[in-house]
Amino acid sequence: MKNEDIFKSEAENQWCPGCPNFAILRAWKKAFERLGKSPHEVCMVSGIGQAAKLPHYLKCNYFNGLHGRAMPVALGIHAVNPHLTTVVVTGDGDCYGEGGNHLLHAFPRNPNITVAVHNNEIYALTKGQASPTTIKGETRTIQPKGVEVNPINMLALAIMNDCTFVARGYAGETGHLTDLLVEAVRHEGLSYIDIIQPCITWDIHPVEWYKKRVYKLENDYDSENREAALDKTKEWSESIPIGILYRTAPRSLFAERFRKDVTAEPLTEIEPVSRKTIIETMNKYMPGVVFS
Ligand SMILES: Cc1ncc(C[n+]2csc(CCOP(=O)(O)OP(=O)(O)O)c2C)c(N)n1
Ligand code: SF4
Ligand SMILES: [Mg+2]
Repeated sequence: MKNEDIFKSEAENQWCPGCPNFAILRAWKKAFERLGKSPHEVCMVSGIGQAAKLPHYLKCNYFNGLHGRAMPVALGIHAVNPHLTTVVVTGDGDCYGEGGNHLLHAFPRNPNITVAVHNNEIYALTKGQASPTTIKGETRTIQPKGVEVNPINMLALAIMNDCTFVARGYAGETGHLTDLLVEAVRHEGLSYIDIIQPCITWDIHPVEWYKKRVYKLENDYDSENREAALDKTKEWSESIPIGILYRTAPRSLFAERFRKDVTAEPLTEIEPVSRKTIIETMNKYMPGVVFS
């Protein structure tokens, strides 16, 4: 059996026929095949939205949590078992809106997880409201006069906050996206990919709009150049670069710092603490109260 098939889930798919989310799902299966991963080695974490349904359609460990709260759950899973390949799959509304604070604070902490954000510039599941990535002036179902503010530039915020792997992919370039996902999972530290995922039902921009603008970063593009990377994050309305915008040397990891006095192994595999040790600790830290 091909590794791609090992990840096949029996769940009934709820996406619209033809949604580019299917292409992202295929890219993940191919990426895991290339990485030689088995379902038990992977844990996907998501919130709520069309994008956040993706882990249902992969046979692996997954946690489907509250809207916007995938990041803290993923950090917890990763802290307990850093040997799992932990991946957050989320949408622009889920991760940049409701859960934006969690993503922002994860950048400096640098957990060794991958965050893939399906960016369709809309809250698709809840019927087409504007999201934090909607272009200023564009209309949505409850913004009939157009959005009044500029979209958030999360890629720039990631670079500014020392994220060591920042990329943009496009669902219409599945091979290229698979390469990015493989690189992201291999990267040590937080790897963050914004994936352009046109929504074909709410008719935001037709797929042609993206096709005209998306281009791959050239081979001689220097992804270690922070200033150049910041400039690339500003390109959107006329041209949209895809590829690894910024990648720099790995740095101190969340789980290593967090667990340096405990163990490198999954916490579920260490011996439970004895009653005697608990009582000694309580007596040490609560002088005046005697535990026995
Ligand atoms: C606390 C909370 N607030 C709001 C909602 C309603 N809600 C569900 S999904 C969603 C937006 C999802 O947008 P996005 O992450 O971009 O996913 P998409 O459907 O576009 O893939 C909202 C507002 C909710 N489920 N829970
Ligand atoms: S509403 Fe849009 S994003 Fe959601 S499944 Fe349909 S095409 Fe995809
Ligand atoms: Mg969305």
